[in-house]
Amino acid sequence: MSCTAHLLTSRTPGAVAVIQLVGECDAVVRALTGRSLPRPGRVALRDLAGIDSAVVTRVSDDSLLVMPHGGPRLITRILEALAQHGCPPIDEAPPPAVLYPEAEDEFEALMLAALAEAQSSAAIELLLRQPRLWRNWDRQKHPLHMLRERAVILQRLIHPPFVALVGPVNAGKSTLTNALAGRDTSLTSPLPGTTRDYVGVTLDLQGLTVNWIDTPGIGSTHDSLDEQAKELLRMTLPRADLIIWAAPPVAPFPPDEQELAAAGIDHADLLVISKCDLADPAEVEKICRSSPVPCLGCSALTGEGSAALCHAVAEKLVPVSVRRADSPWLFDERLVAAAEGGT
Ligand SMILES: Nc1nc2c(ncn2[C@@H]2O[C@H](COP(=O)(O)OP(=O)(O)OP(=O)(O)O)[C@@H](O)[C@H]2O)c(=O)[nH]1
Ligand SMILES: [Mg+2]
Repeated sequence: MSCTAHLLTSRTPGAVAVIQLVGECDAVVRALTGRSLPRPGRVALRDLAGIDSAVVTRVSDDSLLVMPHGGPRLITRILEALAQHGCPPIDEAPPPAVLYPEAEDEFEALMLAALAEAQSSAAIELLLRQPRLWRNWDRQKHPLHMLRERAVILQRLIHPPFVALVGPVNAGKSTLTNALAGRDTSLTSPLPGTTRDYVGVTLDLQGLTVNWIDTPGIGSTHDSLDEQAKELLRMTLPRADLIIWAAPPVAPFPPDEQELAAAGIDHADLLVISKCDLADPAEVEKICRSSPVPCLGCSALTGEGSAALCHAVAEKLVPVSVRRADSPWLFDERLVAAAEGGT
């Protein structure tokens, strides 16, 4: 059996990547590291051809885990080096039972595969409970169609959803994005029309990882850049799982249809009254009371409302009630076949 490499973790930046080598890989690893392999069950630190240091462990006779740092460029170089030594990367992962020989059964193997891919820390505890829930799946109580509906939402814990922050120019969208990210990812300025391209940043909102997109503001300037910005918005917004409209207290609230249409959207899921430090809290409250969708005041300068915003976004995307439900999570269609095979 030849040796193949499978990247178990995602290609987005992470602390550690996990590459599984399946097959007869001893010679490949020896050539790459210049050292012998650790004994089964042992863990060793090995230099990977000068590219990186990695933790290497043998999980069975024909399965090894190589765990380098998780930078996308490093991963590409390591996969290239493995290919040069006769161990090509395979996109389609081998069956979970081969990938995870230590798993007790198919449910646990599928869970481990999902765990390696999951990008939200909130997924961890939930996934760990799944093998037990699937072994005891009561089809009457939790019919498959219900599990499918719930899975659409919970899948956002594995693949981060897109959140678009939209609103008039100068609303403070980029400042808010930077405040939530805890670093400067977006250019900000008192000049309207500062953001001319959409800026994406990965945010952890109370355990839910999202791809947050700070968009160019709507309005005032009518130059060609504004047209380009609008075109970018038109391309970006259909991908959004959640649209937040942010505008300062002086702006008309809630935004009317025309304003939303100018931004290329037909609705907003959440309203943010930005720069709420500039307004009387009673005024902010009054504006929000008239909102048809969840609404809150936020100040990127004082931090007021940030935690509430994170909570509101997480709740809209993956409600706590859905996370806490006692039904099994259909995170992989193969779970159904495994459950049927086991009965
Ligand atoms: N008082 C106050 N000022 C803010 C706040 N947030 C942003 N600002 C200021 O508002 C101005 C515009 O901020 P930006 O974050 O660039 O606004 P934007 O919505 O990204 O603007 P465009 O990219 O032009 O659409 C800057 O001068 C910020 O310092 C806030 O919470 N309170
Ligand atoms: Mg901006």
